[in-house]
Amino acid sequence: MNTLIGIVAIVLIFVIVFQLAKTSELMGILKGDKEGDTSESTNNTHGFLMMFLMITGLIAVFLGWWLVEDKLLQGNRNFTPASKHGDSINSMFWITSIICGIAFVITQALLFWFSYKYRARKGNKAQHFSHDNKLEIVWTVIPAIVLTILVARGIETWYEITADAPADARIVEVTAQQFNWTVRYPGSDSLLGKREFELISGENSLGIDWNDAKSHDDLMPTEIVLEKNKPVLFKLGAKDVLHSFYLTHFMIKMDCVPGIPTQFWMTPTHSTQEMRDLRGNQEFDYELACAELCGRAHYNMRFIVKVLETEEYNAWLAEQKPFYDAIKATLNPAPAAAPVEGTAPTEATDSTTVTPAIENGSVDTEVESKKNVISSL
Ligand SMILES: [Cu+2]
Repeated sequence: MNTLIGIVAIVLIFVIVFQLAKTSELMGILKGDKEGDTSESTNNTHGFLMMFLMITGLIAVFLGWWLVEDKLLQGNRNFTPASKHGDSINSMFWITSIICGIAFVITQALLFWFSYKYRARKGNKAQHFSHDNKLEIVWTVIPAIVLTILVARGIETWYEITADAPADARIVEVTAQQFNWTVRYPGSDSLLGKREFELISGENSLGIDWNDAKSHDDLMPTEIVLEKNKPVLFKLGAKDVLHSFYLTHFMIKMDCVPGIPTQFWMTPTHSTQEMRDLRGNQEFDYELACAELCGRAHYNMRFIVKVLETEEYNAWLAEQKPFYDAIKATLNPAPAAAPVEGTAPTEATDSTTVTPAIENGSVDTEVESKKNVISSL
């Protein structure tokens, strides 16, 4: 109901403004102006309205930002990014915003001031000149220099955040699907076990090849836990549609694309507890959000991320049990406990080289039926 009243009020305001303009035009005609001419008083009114619009508009822009600043991450002067990359991006954001903000105020002020100062008045004659080399040089060279600085800074930051991860970076694999994230950490061998989409089933949502011994010590926690000041390489993927891995407080975002692995690395610089103290909120948690509208329950893809000090992280890691231990009893027959030198299964390069993980059972049947479908195409 309130929306309807609001719409009606806006329409009525437009009608009133239109009628006022029409009345003023008719009064001008009665005073002897030719139809189509604009009277000087109308020009004066428009000139002053231009100035009024400029002042209220600029105040509204800055007041609007100031009023919501506390609710913003980017654009909040008190925001402390939680990663090294975040620091670079945040400083680039502020430099770009300040330079563009200054240019915005100058150009808008000139635009509205000229409309006011050079409004049509009796005796005022417009001066016409076709060309001015000095002006051309000034308004071409200055923006070119400023934009070159901004682009160079942007490219530098882009190369910094997309560079190869340090050799000692921890690996965290995150797979998106409607509507959750599945996380996998390598075990003590620092290697993730092989995956094959044909092995995906109700019990094996990632399609992990349990025949590959590298998968036997992999961890699958229900949260992302990171070590402070330790680089981490996220290996990303998606099982169904496009998702976007967005670590808001670390200022990192990367799409998760079905069939195309993506990755990025970063170094967390503030533990969860440090950020809680910094923000004065002991309930605070870092979170992972999906930044791609991926379906109706897209909002459910909120996931807790914890950053711990080294000792706390090591203690957490020691508590984690390999996922394989929990499910190996359900595999029939159990895959080999350890690879034998020279006879380990080779890496699958395409679906035809896959060695089914399970010789008998439902997964095997499912794999075979998928292969039959593929070969019949
Ligand atoms: Cu999503």
